[in-house]
Amino acid sequence: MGKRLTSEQILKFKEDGYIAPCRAVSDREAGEYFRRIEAFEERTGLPAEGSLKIKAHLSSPWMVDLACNPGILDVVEDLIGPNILLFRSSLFAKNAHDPGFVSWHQDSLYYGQVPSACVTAWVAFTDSHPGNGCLRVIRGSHLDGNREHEERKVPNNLLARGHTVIDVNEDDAVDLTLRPGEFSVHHERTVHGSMPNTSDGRRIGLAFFYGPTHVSSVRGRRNAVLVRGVDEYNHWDKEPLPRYDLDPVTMADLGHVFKRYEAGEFKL
Ligand SMILES: O=C(O)CCC(=O)C(=O)O
Repeated sequence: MGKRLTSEQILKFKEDGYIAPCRAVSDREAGEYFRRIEAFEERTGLPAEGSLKIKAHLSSPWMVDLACNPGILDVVEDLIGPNILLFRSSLFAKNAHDPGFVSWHQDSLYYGQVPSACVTAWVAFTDSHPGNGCLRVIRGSHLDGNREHEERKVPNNLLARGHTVIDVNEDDAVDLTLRPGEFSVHHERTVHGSMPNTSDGRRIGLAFFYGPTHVSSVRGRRNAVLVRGVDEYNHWDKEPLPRYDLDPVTMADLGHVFKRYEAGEFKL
């Protein structure tokens, strides 16, 4: 038995490579996060989709607070242990009738980290269901190791470089339907993606990428945030965090990491 999950749920995560739904915040709080994303768009004149792709939490302290939410971290702790780092966070926003989709991929492709022990928590700010292009996973695919990805730059792929796992058996695809404030967790090697939004409303979720402190970078020292426990390994530098919304110092960092990502460097 874990802090939040039963032994059966933990075992099922090991077999299936995902768990959903879990509750992070109330429906009302999720609605408040949704409004903050819209406020970000109004203040910056930028669409949230694309602008907050690699380290969204560098834009606002409330995102760092959400990354430290006990409801999320208890579940993550049950899966990866008590000492937890946050490496990245990505906002995925699809407008009403948005053709944007996410090709099948593994998060591990981007990490440059060993061992393969990280998980992604995807927190819904709106309803997320097959009609608006919810997250989909391939059950059990995390057990197949690192898969080959092709760079397919096709229109409307929300992954900037269009990475796509070839030969996915879609018979094993599972739609992760979530209510606002709920989240799913998937293993870094779980193949996942999402379809376009065919509904009349927006679909927004924020993904947090967590790992245990013993994970190290194979691309030199990089930044991370210790969100729970102690870091006895010191493999990561302490990430400078925003002092307030749109802090120019951390917004500049956010711009730099995104440019490096687009240019093909995965040094986050
Ligand atoms: O939100 C989506 O549609 C895709 C999310 C995703 O790829 C991720 O969380 O890693």
